[in-house]
Amino acid sequence: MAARSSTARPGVQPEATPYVSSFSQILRLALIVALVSAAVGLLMTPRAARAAPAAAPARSLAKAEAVKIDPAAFSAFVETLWPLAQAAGVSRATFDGALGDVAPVPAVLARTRKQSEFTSTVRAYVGAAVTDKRAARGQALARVHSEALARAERATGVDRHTILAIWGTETNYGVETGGEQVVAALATLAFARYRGDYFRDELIAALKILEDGHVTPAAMRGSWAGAMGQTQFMPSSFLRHAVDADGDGRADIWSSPTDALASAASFLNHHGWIAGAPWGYEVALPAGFRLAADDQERYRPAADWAQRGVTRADGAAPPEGAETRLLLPAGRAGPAFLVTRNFVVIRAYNNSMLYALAVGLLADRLAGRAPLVGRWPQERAIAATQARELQRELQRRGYDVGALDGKLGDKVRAAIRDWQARQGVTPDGHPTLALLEEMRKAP
Ligand SMILES: [Ca+2]
Repeated sequence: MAARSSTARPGVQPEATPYVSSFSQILRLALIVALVSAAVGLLMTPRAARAAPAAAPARSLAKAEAVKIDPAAFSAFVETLWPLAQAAGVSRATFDGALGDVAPVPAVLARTRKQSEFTSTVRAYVGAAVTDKRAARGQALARVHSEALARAERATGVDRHTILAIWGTETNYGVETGGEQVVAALATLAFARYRGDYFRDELIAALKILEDGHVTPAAMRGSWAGAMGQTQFMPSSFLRHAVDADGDGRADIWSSPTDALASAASFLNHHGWIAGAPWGYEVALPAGFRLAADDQERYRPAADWAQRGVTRADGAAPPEGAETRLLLPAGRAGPAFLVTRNFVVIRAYNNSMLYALAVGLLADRLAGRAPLVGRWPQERAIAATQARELQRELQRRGYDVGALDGKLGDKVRAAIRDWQARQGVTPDGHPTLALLEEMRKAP
């Protein structure tokens, strides 16, 4: 989702998994939530799953057998939203038009409890996201939408390949946009207070979009978590970044590719895209390269890397200007990259290193650049239980790894690098089963 966390929609969802914080909340959820797993499997697209906010902890939600929501309680909750909507400039007619007949969607709540069993390896993630087919389709669409892309480039400084790569990665170029009624989905999540007030506020933003006439309630479709249209913008991101590029008076990210492309570019521009700089590029590290613990955190001028013997993998001269840091997505054994701050801008769209890497690599393919020189290592996927154990091992050693949610994000990688450096091994920060084994044995 634009504004969502890795978990995130563009700029949207926070990275940390929100925990149900109080016993009464747990009780409430347990009451309103019971299971519909079969239905869920049918209703949820893979895309929606990927767009999902971090799943709620299973422990809080018991193994109920069917999701049930009391219609009267739901209606009463919806009415409590009116003062907030009114304060946001929403008319009563728009409010009633959107929410008058809205029914809760139990499957949406069931989604919040689905957690993947394994963390994805880089090889698997990139392999699924950056395919020959997707590259070919993107190149064909680049020709179809060349004028719209040229305008978006001029308006924002974001290159067409990155814009297309976001579109392709988010929704397979507008094909997989999610079929949920956004208002109903958001109202359901808000009612359950999933992530506190986050979804309530997104619902109010959705009402504002309806008030402004960009789309009808029926056409306002998206993922189960409210990521909308071809750009998968959360409503709050829409209000900040959506653009009417085809001049019909509506920013229509649902059915106008021209608006969607301009809106994605606008999002990246607003988050600090450096015009003319790449997201990054593959590099070759010289034999005997001594990896420092901060090499993947500190941006350095190209000259510093050159001095340490780092060269572009394709032999070309490194781009001038933008400072870069090292990125080792699969550790020292896999391909190495130097990335600019544009890599972080892509993560504003979806706060996942793998997501940003996939967008960058797809953009390269769309630009006709050579495939990677390095090979991703064959690795076993880490189970969620093992990932949580790794987090606990790090926490036990005094590291702040955030919530023990089985997500191996930036904090975990930084902690691993520090621990590796203290052990005198190459600090690449890459979580592996071998590393977990080491940590179990070490004091
Ligand atoms: Ca338009």
